[in-house]
Amino acid sequence: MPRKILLDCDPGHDDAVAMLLAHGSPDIELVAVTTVAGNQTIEKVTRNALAVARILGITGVPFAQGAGRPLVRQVEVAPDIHGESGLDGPVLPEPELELDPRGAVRLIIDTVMSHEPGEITLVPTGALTNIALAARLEPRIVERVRQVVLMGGGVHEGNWSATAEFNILIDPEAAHIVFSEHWPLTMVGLDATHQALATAEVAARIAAVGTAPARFVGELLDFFGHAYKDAQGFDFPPVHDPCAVAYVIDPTVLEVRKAPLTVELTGTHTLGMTVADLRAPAPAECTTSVALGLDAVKFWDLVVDALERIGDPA
Ligand SMILES: [Ca+2]
Repeated sequence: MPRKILLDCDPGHDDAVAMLLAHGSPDIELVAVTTVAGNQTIEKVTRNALAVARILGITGVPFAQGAGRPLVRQVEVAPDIHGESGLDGPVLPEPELELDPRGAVRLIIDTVMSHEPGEITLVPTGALTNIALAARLEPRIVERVRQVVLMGGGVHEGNWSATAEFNILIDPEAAHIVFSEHWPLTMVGLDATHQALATAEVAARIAAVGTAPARFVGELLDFFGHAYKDAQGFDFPPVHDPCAVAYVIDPTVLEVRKAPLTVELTGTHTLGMTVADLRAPAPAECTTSVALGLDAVKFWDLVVDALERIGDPA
């Protein structure tokens, strides 16, 4: 049986690849997509999500718009990495799908509560604002969710500050709520995702698929690569978000360790840092795990396989 996931995202180049992996993998059933402000404003990332759905041929899946700003702080977007549109590079088609009028937070709650306990996996690949709001509004989702597999944070690395990763840093209070709930949670952070590099060899494999979605991904990665080179000095761009989806498909893609996790909310130089206690085996009651490494070969095999299965949507 394919794993049912709800993708909460802010497309975003790597979010688009996460969407394609979730849609194309035979081991995943994408049951809903929700958006959150982050890489760009909520209007832009929502429009991008709908445009990506059209390119990939995603139909029959509800899409809903979520929080336009973090719980406490002002919106902080990332045009240096994702451009003015949030998805610069390819020409985007006009969206075809209508947004679900319930909005993201209600859609998250309804999706979890209308499925059996342990059926829905939440995969957040943006700020955790919507997930935190949903957990507060309907606390019963916490015991019903199979697990939360989120892209964010890092143990030994930061990217938006010396110690913090973007998704966590832009809404650390929301991250604190999500990390503190007693659901099984796996943090797929920079220690793993900085190994998911779209190298020249990866780009060639994607180009060889030869479909319209493959050309779209190629154009995305081309822009993303230049942005990462200019902004952060990477030779090849790290494609963070699909690493979380890949872990749901095949847990052996990541090297994961159980560890207590907390989010720094008061540090002068460490706001938004994710603190993993790796000193000893985690206590029995610990429900959080952290990814410390990635099998990049396995990871890109999954992405290319998904792209091949999607083919050329009509
Ligand atoms: Ca993202």
